Amino acid sequence: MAHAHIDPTTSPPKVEFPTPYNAGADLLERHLPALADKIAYRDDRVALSYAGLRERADRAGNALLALGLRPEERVLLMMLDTVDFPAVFLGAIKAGLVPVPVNTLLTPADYAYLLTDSRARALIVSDHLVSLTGQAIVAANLPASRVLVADTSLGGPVHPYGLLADHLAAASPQLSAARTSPDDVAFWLYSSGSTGAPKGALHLHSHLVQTAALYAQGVLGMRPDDVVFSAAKLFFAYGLGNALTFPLAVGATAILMAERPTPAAVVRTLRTHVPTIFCGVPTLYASMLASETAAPDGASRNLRMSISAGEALPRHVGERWRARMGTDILDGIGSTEMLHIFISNRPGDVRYGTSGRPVPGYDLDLRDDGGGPVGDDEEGALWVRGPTACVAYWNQRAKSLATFHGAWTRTGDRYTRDADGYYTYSGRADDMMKVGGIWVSPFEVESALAAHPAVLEAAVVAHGDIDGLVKPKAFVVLREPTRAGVAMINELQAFVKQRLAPFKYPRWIEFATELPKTATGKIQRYRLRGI
Ligand code: 3UK
Repeated sequence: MAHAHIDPTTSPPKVEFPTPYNAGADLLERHLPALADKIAYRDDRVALSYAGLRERADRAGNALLALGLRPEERVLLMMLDTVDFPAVFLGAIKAGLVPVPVNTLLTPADYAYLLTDSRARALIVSDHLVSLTGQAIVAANLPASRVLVADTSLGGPVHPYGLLADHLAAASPQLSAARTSPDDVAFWLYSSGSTGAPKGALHLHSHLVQTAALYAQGVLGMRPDDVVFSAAKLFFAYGLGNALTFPLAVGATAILMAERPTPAAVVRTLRTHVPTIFCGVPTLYASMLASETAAPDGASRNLRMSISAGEALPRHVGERWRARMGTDILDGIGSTEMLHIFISNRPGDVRYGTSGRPVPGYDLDLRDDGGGPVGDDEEGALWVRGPTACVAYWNQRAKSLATFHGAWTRTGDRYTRDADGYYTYSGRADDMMKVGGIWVSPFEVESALAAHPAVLEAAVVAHGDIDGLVKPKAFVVLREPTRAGVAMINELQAFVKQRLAPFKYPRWIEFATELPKTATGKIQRYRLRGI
């Protein structure tokens, strides 16, 4: 099947898609046979060549079809970062199926929602995460035969499901690509909102290579000799671009790390694989700079750029990283809805404290409350238009209408633009906060706290830590105020960690006798910010 044609000499790089067009086939085959023996992926255990990746993905696509899945049906991926992720993701797309990668840090109740909402007809799950899926598989009425367990060599619990490795071995190594069009839905990514359940963002076959052309080639100048390591995981749109779309689009090599991205694990991976491009979130950069064990020791020998997204990068983090590692950090803002970064700093043109300038190929608009334009240095609501915007949220008409207005997408962010055209983040239009680059809704944390018998009510707001990065802070009214104290703080934090994904727990808890409310009884969170 024909590949997309990218002309990197124009600005923005021009991308032409043939019809039929299949993004899985394109990313797997655009460098074959030229780069057949080149390493596409190194994970903690194996190295996989471009030819090897194509075969493994074809086997994965055939294995999914052999389970009885039909084109356009969804497959939920609950997978750690190993070579099986790109194999299953691209194999599914090549087969005409729709993979739905999800965050691996969630709770059984979250997975039950995601499996049910997506109506996925199969689940591929890393063995470490199998114990979280029981409730979801029952809730979604998924037959056990439609669950395959990946990464079994990582040594997880006993389970009744088939092994992905066995199904790959039994499947044919040749898959002919489904005759999809550039406008067919290729994959979904879930995004959390301030109210209600996560929303599945529908992305098309054309979107993957578009992000590679506009951002990876157009802004970063990613090349075949790059070695890319993204500490941000593949389930996140940011990591998916960094470690899957971009390296495969340009013929580079990507490093995958399955474990949690602690400073020690990330530095170890940097030292072992000496990448040329490193991608992280601000919280990781800050904790690496704070960590004694994270001294570079040659880790940055080949590094030519570092990338940050997910939340605003504090200026001092970029400056200290540069002093220690020898490269700037290029901050850029992207979103699940737009798939990847659409405003960015660029090599040789970094203004710390800003998100940079628009990525060519995207149009930006800052609007005042009446929808009109704002002047230089005036705050407005950020809207974006570009060829990678998701087409809708699955099954959420009202939220789709609120976000997607023709070709324009409302980001929910507030920004200013200076006279030189640089954009500076100034906050959210809603109460959502980014914690380590991942959304946390204050409502969710408040509900978890309110479920504790000692709690009368709670309000949760974003609060800056010593690096200026936000984490949840709770104001709690106890039924018996005399129980306030360190023991109660510890108990409430442990309680929230048990009920929600642990990264959502309130890092600070303050006890109050009452919460500020409107006349109608709504908590006024803004009055608690900055306290
Ligand atoms: C916030 C930022 C300030 C902003 C993402 C790169 O983060 C990504 O996607 P999400 O859907 O969240 C999107 C929201 O996160 N944000 C992201 N980057 C920045 N705020 N400065 C930044 N540099 O509120 C945005 O609306 O989780 C990032 C690539 C792909 C992505 N999906």
